[in-house]
Amino acid sequence: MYTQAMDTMGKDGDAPALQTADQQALQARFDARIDAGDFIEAKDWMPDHYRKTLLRQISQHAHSEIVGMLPEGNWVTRAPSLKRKAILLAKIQDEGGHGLYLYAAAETLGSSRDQLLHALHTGKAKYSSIFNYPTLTWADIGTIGWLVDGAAIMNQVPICRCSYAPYARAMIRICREESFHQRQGYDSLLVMMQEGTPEQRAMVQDAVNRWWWPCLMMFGPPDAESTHTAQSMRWGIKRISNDDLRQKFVDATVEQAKVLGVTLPDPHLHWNEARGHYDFGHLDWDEFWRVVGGEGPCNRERLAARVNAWEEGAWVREAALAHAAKVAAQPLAA
Ligand code: FAQ
Repeated sequence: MYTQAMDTMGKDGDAPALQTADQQALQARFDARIDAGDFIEAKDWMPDHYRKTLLRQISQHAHSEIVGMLPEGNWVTRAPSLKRKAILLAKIQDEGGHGLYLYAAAETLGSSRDQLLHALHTGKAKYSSIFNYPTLTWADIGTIGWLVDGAAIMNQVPICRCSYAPYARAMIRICREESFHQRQGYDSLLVMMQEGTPEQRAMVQDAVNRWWWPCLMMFGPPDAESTHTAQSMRWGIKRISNDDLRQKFVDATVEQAKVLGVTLPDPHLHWNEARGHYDFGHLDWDEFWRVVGGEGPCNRERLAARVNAWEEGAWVREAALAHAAKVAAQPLAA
């Protein structure tokens, strides 16, 4: 239900078989379009591997947006003022909207939303590691805006030029909204750091200490260990590699931390004149893979919340279907 999927699959779910000569011609035309920097639309021929790679990345991205609503939703009833509550509610609603644009983009590749959500609920599909960490204090909410949304923007702006047009189009709007999210988080922390009590400043520092390293892991494994980067960059799905994006994020964030008055929890962080970048310490990749593998602090809680929302929302889906059937059965007005 609610699907915008097009009938692009063969009967058994695989791409329809093609004659070798036809396939070669289609492949050559596709490669030439990618090389020329053209956008690929949903109805255009594309290699099966390109389709699957996009479906994997876009659906994981969509799942991240809706799972990402949960750590922040935890603080709606405890926001310190009406203004902060209204901002937080708007942000969480935006994340839900991002999920919807992205599910719609993924559906154009031939999977229904039900299939995509089934993969999430059964643990077959991934979502971003970052959302498996808890939000312990109000300062975590500002820190998510500043660092998590900041990392998300760094990663997502290049996707506005992704070779698959429906994904690129969705990302343009998402990035505009993420930019507001990042600023509201930074503003919330700035108020606590500049006008707050010593306890509030300590709370901000503690939140930054806990979120810094997981945020650097959001960009994915080092390039040398990244399964998909090389091929995805050849196809113009990814424009900048995991390590290069991570470096860009560190370089931008160090300056913001100085203005904020917080210390980033890395004794190895220092400006390297020769490289023209900040050097930084080693990430704990064992922790990353543990979290990705389901053993993070909140993995079970997050998945259970999504499954519960799906089950409790069954009556809404049934009512919407019944209403749609009723409307379809009505004679057209003269
Ligand atoms: N978490 O070969 P690569 C947000 C997996 S949205 C979990 O490098 P790829 C907004 C990867 O899937 C945040 N798994 O993979 C918001 C692969 O496994 P697979 C999400 C990860 O795809 C803010 C394996 O490791 N953003 O924050 C992670 O080329 C605040 C090997 O990795 C996007 O999804 C990870 N962090 O590069 C919402 C952006 N990293 O599938 C609420 C779009 C890697 O083979 C509140 N996605 N893996 O089983 C991308 O740019 C890419 O997919 C990467 C990973 C860069 C995430």
